[in-house]
Amino acid sequence: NPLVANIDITTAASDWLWAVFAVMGLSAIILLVLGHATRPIGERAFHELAAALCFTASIAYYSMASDLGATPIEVEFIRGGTLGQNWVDIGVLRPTRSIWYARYIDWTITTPLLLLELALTTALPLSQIFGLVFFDIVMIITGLLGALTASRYKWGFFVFGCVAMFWIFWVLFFPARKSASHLGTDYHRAYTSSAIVLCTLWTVYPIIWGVCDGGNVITPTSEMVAYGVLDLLAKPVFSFWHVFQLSRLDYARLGM
Ligand code: RET
Repeated sequence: NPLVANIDITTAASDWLWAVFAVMGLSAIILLVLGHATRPIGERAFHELAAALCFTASIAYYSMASDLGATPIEVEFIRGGTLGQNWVDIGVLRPTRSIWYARYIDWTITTPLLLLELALTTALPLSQIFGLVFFDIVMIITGLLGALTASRYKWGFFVFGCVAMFWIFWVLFFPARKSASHLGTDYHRAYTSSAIVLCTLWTVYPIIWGVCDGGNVITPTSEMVAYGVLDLLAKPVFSFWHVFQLSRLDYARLGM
């Protein structure tokens, strides 16, 4: 019953997840080949970071497409709904929802790599790069803890995660952008556009969380579509676009 349990994905959703799996894997290979073809050995870090995060995502999608890496959690969602002809309070029925924790394991690895893709083009001091990675991990792990929490305390975790995300955005827009401007206007321009794209895409994640793992408003199948589109934009599309931005820059100024 969809009112009391949001557990399974449809076969169409599984097909979609296999497609995302394939695109992620293929992107990883293409990024590696592109790095080898266009940059000498000491200048392939950005292609390799991008390939590593696409490869990691392809494993997460292998897991979700196979309907693995999820666990059912009781959700506290007190709302009435129709069951047949009758209006019932599904709050008393303790509805259940699958939480795909595999995606949080993916994000724990891949979001720091995405931030490194950006931060390493700014000559930001190591202490601030460390801070970015630290708060990024705080953001993802609080999201996971919140998703696995049945009670309303989940929203407390969510707030911690959002605070961490806004701290990251602040570092990206102020200290990191200033640092990039010291490398030259070409670096500053490439960095600023990449940072705007990254922050815009990342802002959508907590919104989806709110209607899936948080509020249990949309079905697991819709969740797979929403996160899938977003992951494709935030990982391969962002990475290809970012290495293209960098292709016109002279890495000597980064000391690589
Ligand atoms: C959560 C919930 C807790 C609050 C916040 C979140 C943000 C998650 C983000 C994830 C980004 C993932 C990416 C994946 C790559 O494909 C954990 C959903 C703020 C920003 C970029």
